[in-house]
Amino acid sequence: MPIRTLIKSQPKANFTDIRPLGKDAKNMAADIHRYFNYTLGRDKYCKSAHYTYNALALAVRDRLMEGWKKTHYAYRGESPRQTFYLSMEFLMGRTLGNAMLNLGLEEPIHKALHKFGLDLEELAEVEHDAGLGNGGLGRLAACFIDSCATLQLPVIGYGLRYEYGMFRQRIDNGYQAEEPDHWLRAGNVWELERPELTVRVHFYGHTETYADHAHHRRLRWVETQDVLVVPYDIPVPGYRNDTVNTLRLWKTVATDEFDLNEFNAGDYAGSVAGKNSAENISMVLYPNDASECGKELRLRQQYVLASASLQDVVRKWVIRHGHGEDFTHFAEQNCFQLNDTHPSIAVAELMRILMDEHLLSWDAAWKITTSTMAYTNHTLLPEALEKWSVGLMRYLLPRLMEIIFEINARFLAEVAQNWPGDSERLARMSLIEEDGDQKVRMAYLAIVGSYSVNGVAELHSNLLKQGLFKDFYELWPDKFNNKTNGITPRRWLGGCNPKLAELITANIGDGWTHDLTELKKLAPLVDDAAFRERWRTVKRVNKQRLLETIHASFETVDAASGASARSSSGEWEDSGSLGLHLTVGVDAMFDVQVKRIHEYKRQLLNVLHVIHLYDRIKHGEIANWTPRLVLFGGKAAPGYAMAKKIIKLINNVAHIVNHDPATAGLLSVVFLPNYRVSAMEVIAAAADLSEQISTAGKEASGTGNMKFMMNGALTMGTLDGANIEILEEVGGDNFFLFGLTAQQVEKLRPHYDPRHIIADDDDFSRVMHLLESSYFNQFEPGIFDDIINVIKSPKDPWMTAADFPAYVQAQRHAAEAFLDVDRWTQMSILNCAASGKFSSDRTIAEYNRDIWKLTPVKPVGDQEI
Ligand code: 26Q
Repeated sequence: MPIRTLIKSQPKANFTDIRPLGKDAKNMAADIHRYFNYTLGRDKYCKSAHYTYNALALAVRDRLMEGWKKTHYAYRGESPRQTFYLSMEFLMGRTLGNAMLNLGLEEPIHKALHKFGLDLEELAEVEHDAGLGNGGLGRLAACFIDSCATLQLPVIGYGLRYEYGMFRQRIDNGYQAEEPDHWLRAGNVWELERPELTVRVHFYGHTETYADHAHHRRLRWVETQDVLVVPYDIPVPGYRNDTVNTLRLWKTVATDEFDLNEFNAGDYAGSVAGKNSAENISMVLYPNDASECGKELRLRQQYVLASASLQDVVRKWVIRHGHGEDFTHFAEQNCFQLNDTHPSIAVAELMRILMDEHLLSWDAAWKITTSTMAYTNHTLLPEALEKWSVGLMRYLLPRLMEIIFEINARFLAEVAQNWPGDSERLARMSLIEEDGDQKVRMAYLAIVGSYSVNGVAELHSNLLKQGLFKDFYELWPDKFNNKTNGITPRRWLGGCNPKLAELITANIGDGWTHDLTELKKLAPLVDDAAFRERWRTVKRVNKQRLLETIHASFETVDAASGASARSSSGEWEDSGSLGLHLTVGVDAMFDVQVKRIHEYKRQLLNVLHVIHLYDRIKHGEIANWTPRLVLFGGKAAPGYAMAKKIIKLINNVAHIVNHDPATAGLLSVVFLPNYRVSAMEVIAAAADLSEQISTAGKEASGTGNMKFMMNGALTMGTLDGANIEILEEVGGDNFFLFGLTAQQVEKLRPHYDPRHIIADDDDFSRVMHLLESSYFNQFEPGIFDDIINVIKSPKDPWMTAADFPAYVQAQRHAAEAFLDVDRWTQMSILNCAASGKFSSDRTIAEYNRDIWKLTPVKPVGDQEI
């Protein structure tokens, strides 16, 4: 029970002597000590870093609470217009380091821990990544809420509290193996359960009509099976500004309602077991990042997110505005940003809540819905657009399906009015796909129900207007806009690269922490030899750290499962340590491609280049050689066979290359297992060359490209997604550009003839010969046949062969450039200097200016309980 409700009269105590918690080393040390000894009950004989981490995390969490409360008071008091960011994924990574950075606690904590003989880096490693996302889209949501808090915007993130996050990836005989990620097992100090805010979500049942008190015919959804949904709140601190926003994640639990028939029939266990299905809804994150899966459980997850979040917002509204059901100003005060179509059932759910529960008319409800919803699209792949079978939806969410049919009928009438007699257009634009099994096109539902539709980079937004959503653009040109993605410079510069941040501040001041475009002040320093030397030193230290991380990750794998992995493969038995055998060091070019494994991202093109480098070494073409470490990392969707085969190819090539004495000191290849946010923090700071080599027109934006640039890597990239804007900012002299444009790709497609391209190119023919002669799979005949066939197929959608010759050429230029150490350093500095645009603070300021229109709110309040 809240203390307030226990206090029957005005408190007599004088609370003015309650002071904010001290943030100095002495106070921090005292609190860490107190938590360790008293709250956690450990002593000096406790060797587990887990408890020390928790003591430290609790001490830091306390320092978040004051700002959290003050921010909450400000939102209650001022009732500002608010945005709710609805996302099935928030890929938060670790929280401790970021909280310390944003609160400015790093120095005092370093000192405090020093007193205890503890090392902060080691403690921070104890924290399990919150891997509640697949990749780009989930990490974008995390960067966005960081920027919202930093800009003091009243934005609440709504997501799901998956018990199991993104699977852990093991590499077993070169193949990906998945293990469950039970990230909450050791507890999570960063969340606060809020059982008092539990809401109820309906499923199944059917609808019926009834007459309300005014004798109006109304609909209700009855005989439903319900689940309870409990929110867990996570604090989201802004950068040194006292604002602490909230990320609210929903967990599903069963209701207390047993199946009474079963219960009375004596099947007690059976009736309790029936509750399991409810508890399962938020159990696990779906690990496919680009394909529809059509699974009922996934639809239930999406509906839980949409329904629980909307109910939460509407409940607050009703409490504030009384039960007069006055929703006149609702749309002026509330905005929902849909992170892709995943939460887009919210369009129909808001209609249901307003009409069925608050008795608004269709027209009134539709006006509110279409002036509160805004939709962000993240894909250009038509096959990745979400569609749900009408049959499934009618069964699981009958009321919602009715509403979608009604939205569609009214929408198609509007289209027919604009284009009389154009029945093809009607079929194209219908929310219901009719060929074969009827399906709901979720992207169209999102577009029709929203006042804003945006893409995530200039090219992507333009291609949406010309292709995927052309018909809708013709109908509503003003809805469409672009918001080029960004990343938070707190985590992706200050946090992951403190040495570079320090060097930058020492030279241009700390203005960049509030306005990242100030990094451009670094540009003149390219002529300062001493500065260049310091820049190189930082990169070298970061590269050393990455090498250590790589070694550590292979040692863990070895210890955990190395024996079985080795014995399962005769081929790899000689490798000693699972194939990790690096012969190049910090002086080599660190050439990195880390991202989800997908054919359109073309890790395959990169491996083909590695094979080409190996082939050159084998032919003795090593004059003026640039030593390289080629690093790969990323997860494949468990059901994506081709992506998994590409991982196997990378590992087999790595094994052969690394163990061939001919490559010693010249070329090493690593596939780093279990790529995740915390791994990227080490990798981004250490990379020299960033591989952004997707088939033009396929990568909506990319955000890894921005992380590398901000940390001084050069991009090897195609004209795709945000690469184009990176190139625009940094200039062609500081970027390795290659490959067809999106337009050229589509123009070439009908005549694409990879066999000719291979035959006409000596390097390419040699690479294909190695592959086809089973050079990398001597004891595993045929395993790469499907890969070889795709490369040679005129129907290869990703047209890998088309860009190979240009890629090799661009890689040669990069290798030559790397040998000119000073010139390379200058380019590295210029990349960082030009990365200001890619701060998510800029992106969020644009969302706010064009879509949300929120006013920043300063935290207020006192120290009362
Ligand atoms: C859909 C249905 C069922 C199960 C899973 C999904 C699903 C889940 C995740 C579909 C897609 C995703 C993730 C997509 C994603 O990460 N897209 C990336 O978004 C980034 C942020 O805008 C862009 O930078 C990338 O270009 C884009 O690929």
